[in-house]
Amino acid sequence: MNAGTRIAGFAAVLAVTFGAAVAVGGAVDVERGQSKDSAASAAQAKQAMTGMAAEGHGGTGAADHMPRGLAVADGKLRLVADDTSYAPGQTKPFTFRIVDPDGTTVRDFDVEHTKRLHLIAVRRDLTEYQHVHPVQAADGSWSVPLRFDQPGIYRVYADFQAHGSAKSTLATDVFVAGDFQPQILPPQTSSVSVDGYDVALKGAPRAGQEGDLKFTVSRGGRPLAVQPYLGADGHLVALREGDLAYLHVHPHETSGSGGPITFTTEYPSVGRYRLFLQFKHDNSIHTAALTQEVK
Ligand SMILES: [Cu+2]
Repeated sequence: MNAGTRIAGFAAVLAVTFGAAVAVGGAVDVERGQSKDSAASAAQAKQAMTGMAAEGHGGTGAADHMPRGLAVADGKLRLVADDTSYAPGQTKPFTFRIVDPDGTTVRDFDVEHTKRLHLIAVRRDLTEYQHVHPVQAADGSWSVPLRFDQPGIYRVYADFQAHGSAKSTLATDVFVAGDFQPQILPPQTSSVSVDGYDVALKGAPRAGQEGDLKFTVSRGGRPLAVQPYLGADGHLVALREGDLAYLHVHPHETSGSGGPITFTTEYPSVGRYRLFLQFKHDNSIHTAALTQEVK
């Protein structure tokens, strides 16, 4: 199978997935429109939508617990990217806007983790993680140079809070032409080595329950005090295997003491998740990735 056929096949899968999401969304609207058995209908609808791109749908607040990053629009806001095709190794600006339902560019964003917008890119096999901070132009558009070294389809997430709105993570796919060699997701582990550091994870929150993830960074067997990064000890993104749902993870305040880098999260479902921890030491940012299986 050549790359073109593969991408066409993948696009067909995406189209089917999107169609299913629209179908469920439509059913939910119909059910919410009915007055009788509304509680039962809502419960059924919520069950039907579990794990689907439903955040912000209907603006009921229950949507706040739905996974993010599955959709390019959340009912209020939409991510519009200029150009989503790259050649491997090519560096060019990734330019996009966040627009409201009228198509007007949203300009006013709140600061979160010291930045007004965070952009995360990862290939769909959960490799090739990147985390950058686009710059906003006077017209409200955002831009950042991106380079994808390996062919494949990437998920690119914009994580932000438009002023006066709820937090959003909207995402689009980016296509990098070439011979895609997918990687198998590594098995669950509680420690990983990166750039000469050993990173150990403690904590295994169960699905649907809030819990802590504690990372210890050491070198040569000795735990290290990391430098602050984005206003905390580190930055953590957790992505679900299969659909790349994006988990919001709250960092604890900077300890500065060499204690564990701690985050609180709640996994939305059982399954495997890829955790991408970024920490700063010796004035460099390091990214440790490991798989956690959630029961
Ligand atoms: Cu960021």
